[in-house]
Amino acid sequence: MSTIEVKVPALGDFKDVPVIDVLVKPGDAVSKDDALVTLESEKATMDVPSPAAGTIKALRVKVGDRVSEGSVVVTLDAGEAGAAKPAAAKAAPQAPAAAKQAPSPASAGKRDGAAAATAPAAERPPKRPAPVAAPSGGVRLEVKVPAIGDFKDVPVIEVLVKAGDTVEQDDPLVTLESEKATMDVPAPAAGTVRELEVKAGDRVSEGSLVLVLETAGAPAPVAAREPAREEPAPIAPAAAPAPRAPAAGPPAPAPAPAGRPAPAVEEEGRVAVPHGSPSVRKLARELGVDLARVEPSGPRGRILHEDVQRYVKEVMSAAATGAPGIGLDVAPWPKVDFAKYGPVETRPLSRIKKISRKNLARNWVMIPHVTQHDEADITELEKFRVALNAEHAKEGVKVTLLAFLVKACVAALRRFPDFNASLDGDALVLKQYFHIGFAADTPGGLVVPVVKDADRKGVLELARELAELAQKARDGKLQLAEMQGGTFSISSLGGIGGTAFTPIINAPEVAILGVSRSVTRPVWDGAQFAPRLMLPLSLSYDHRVVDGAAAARFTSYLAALLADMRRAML
Ligand code: CAO
Repeated sequence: MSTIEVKVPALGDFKDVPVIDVLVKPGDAVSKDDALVTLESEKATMDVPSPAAGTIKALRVKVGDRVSEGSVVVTLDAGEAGAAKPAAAKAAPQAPAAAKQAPSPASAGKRDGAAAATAPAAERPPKRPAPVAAPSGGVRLEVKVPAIGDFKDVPVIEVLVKAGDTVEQDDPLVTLESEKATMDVPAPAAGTVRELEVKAGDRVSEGSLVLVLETAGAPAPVAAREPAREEPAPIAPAAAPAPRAPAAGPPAPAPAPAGRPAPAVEEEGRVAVPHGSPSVRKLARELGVDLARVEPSGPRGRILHEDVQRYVKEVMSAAATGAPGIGLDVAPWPKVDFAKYGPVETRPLSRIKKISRKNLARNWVMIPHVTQHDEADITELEKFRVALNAEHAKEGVKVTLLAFLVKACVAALRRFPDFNASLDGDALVLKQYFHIGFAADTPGGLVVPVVKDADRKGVLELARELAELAQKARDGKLQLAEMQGGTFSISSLGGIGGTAFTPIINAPEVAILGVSRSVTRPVWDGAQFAPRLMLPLSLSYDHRVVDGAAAARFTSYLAALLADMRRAML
């Protein structure tokens, strides 16, 4: 057994390439050619492969480190005596494809453009496509595969544009994938795609014609295009405006990408593609995972190995708990270049929205929702509430309708325990405590604080606690524990307006009460029309747990309680 220092092989002129994924840990057994770490340059991702079979002794880099040719990434105890030497000797020839091509496709488009200022200084100048006058008056650019090192016959795995598409400078046009690297050929200038010269499955080499682009004029000189860009060089193509096609199809014997399914065409003829290193794509192919369904956690939307593993775990655990599969056979999300139709502004989602969107989407697709609408006559309750507030004005407590709603819901939940439950596989877990969540509208987005043990609290105490929690929510000061443990939720939009809506159930709860604005209207009392204050109720329930008849009984009972809160004491 001998110890090998596994080094970054020849990366062309590239220096300081970031490590975006470390795929092994000390003690791991690896085979020859297993990917050890993933590096990512401007337009290419590459794995550093193991030069021999063995056991990882130590990691010498971590995610975020920058490496260059010769940097040691891991030390490896080679498994078989004698294996190390030839394997190590082979390490350089095994250099990832992208490493060798690094100076070219990775930055071919950038060199002419603003990013040239931040691209590695030692890069060779690009071969700029020769402009030719187009009949329409524009300039025809023949976009060719830039220098890709010694590599020849690299398969085109994705064609990201079609004739007639408009592209921005640096938009990825086609993706090439060698054994160990994926690389994009970027647009050298903004323009319109006129003729596509390759299709998925074709093999290309340096100088192969990819497409003909018609630009409005000759590519502008660097300074004219973006004179003062200061941010660090983008290292991943994920931020590229052109959406890309799913690359991970079913297992395909490499190299035979021609056999892969064509990417699904979306609205506008555009396609969406997840970004992942070749080893991530290989893992996804082996596991049959559609990368388009995997939520990326890597830099700039890059899918990492752990993302694929997490996705598989989620699918497996959903299957184990009897929950419906989350691998819905849905079309990819439509990608539209909105700016084509008018001015736009892009605003990042708030932190709360980033978290809640996933939960809301899961709850909406995984729970068969039905919403039961009803109304409660709260004429007397409102009189009582106003009187109560007058009595307690000095104490600084404002009793809102919400406190009564919590009280009434607890009484209804006692009467209909299935609504205070959670589904667990084939069983229903009935909770004997009453923790009521309420949706609170905050500047950062929707949060759901929970009033614990609401059954043990009076209306005044509930009112005080609701106000405190709502204030904390608006100030962004809620603790996690204050949003956990809910058994049933209320979403009250009554202070804002509306007549009815469909609240989304807050899983793993099985029901949520939506409340809209109360209105005074004439109600027939059997002898005459009388003005009554009517409160709209919208109860969404999980139809796997609750039948429609039970939901109707629940809301009728709730309405009766709100009409006469004395019943809540019974
Ligand atoms: N009908 C008519 N008026 C109502 C009402 C109803 N159903 N509910 C409340 N009101 C009135 C209140 O009486 C109060 O009036 P006054 O100022 O004259 O006293 C006013 O509307 C404002 O009430 P409020 O919002 O301060 O208090 P609340 O207890 O009703 O609600 C809270 C508290 C936190 C629920 C609320 O502020 C809020 O954030 N609501 C939005 C919830 C939400 O976003 N739900 C959607 C989730 S799904 O996307």
